[in-house]
Amino acid sequence: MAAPASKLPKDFLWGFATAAFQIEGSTSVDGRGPSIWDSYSRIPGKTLDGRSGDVATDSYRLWKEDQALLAEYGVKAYRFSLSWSRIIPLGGRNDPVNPQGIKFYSDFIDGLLEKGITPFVTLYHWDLPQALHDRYGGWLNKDEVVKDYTRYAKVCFEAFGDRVKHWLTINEPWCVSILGYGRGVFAPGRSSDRSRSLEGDSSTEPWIVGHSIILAHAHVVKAYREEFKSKQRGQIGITLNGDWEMPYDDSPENVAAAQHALDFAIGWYADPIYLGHYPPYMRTVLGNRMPDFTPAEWKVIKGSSDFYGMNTYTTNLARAGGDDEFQGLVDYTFTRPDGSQLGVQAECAWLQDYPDGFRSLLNYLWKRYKTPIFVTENGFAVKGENEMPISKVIKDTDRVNYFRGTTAALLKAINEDGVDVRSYFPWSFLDNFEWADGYGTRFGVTYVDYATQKRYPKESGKFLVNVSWYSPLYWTSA
Ligand code: GBH
Repeated sequence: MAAPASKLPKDFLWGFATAAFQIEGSTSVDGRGPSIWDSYSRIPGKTLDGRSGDVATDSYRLWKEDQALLAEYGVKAYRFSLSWSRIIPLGGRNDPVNPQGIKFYSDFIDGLLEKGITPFVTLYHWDLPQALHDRYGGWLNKDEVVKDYTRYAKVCFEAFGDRVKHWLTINEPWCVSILGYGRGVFAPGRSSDRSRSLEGDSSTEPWIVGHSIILAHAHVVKAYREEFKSKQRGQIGITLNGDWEMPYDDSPENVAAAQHALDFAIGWYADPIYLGHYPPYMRTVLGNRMPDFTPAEWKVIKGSSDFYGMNTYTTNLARAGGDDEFQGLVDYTFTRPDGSQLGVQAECAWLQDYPDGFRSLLNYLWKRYKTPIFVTENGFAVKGENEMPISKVIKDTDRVNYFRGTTAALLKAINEDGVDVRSYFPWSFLDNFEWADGYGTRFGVTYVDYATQKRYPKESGKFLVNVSWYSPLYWTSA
């Protein structure tokens, strides 16, 4: 088979991704304050295996070993997140900064740079300081949280911005709002479902939280551009989850349904930030439950991202109908009309391997938002991996195939479709704390034996390294 053109932009960044709460552990050392995930994950029944993030992959203590492994893999960049409550234990704008938290991340960044690895830093990956939730309701309180988050971000720019040139404000706001305040399956676990939560209103809170997040993001970008950018010369943007939505069949109602699903999953955040308005369909469905912005707020929001941060895992077949507002009143399935499956099933019910969808999504985002794309997450959890012996786990064929598919799709999107893609960060560097799924679902390209904290590179890790993004040799076999 002919080798697809393997050209990538000269400064294309590739590497692996993680998030603070999923790997660090050491939740009560060196002055760190608790986050909403500390308390939530300790409540019996909230994680599948009953385990919390207290140890995770122990990466707060093992960070030098982790960096040595990243260097061995030969990554060009590493995406990780900062724990807000390590840096400001109580979180608020008048609360003290923790010098030990600053020192930890400062040393960590220096360590990466010494190895020639570019730090790609997320400011917020779901671990809100518990004190802010207790004090005023966290993300539910727009006026307070926007100010506190902006101050936290400024502390980070001041401390690390001389060395960090790639910033992500918020990871996957859809998940924060819908899973945390709608379905109630992520911290802080609020929901109308009283079997899950004593408090919460799933019909209003997710939309309020989303509103706060968009503003918080926009104000942080404004602060960066006004106070730091001219000196630090970095880029800053938001990163959104969103999977490709393919019409179940070509009936007009299912074609419309696919767009409606995209409006709720992606447009909710991307349309305001890149286009300056909400998707009209959201207003139709939600009416006045959808808080609007003032003209002054819109001015801060529109254009508030230097790039599109894209986290994507799968493709859904979208079918009109159903009563799930969080999906835009669209039904998702992986079963095609002829009864066949879209792709290989992962450990998680929501994930099947379908690389064409990855290419379609890149094209859709590029056409609609016309802004460079940084792929900041993409990955696969092999079914049953947690039950396999290590010798078998590390031969993770389904994950290798997944990455073979998405990397080939990525190259085609760049070289054949002309999409401006600037990075690729497979999720994840390590098996880690998979939120409500606990440790039984493994997304790592590196196996972690939680009994010993020993790391074992899987075939997929080696595969991605050997792709190496520079070797045209590899692509001849793709
Ligand atoms: C990412 O989210 C996260 O950024 C990362 O921390 C995580 O470890 C990784 O992916 C793997 O899960 O409506 O309840 O059926 C993934 C995006 C979007 C995937 C919502 C699950 C369906 C949830 N997620 N999706 S539900």
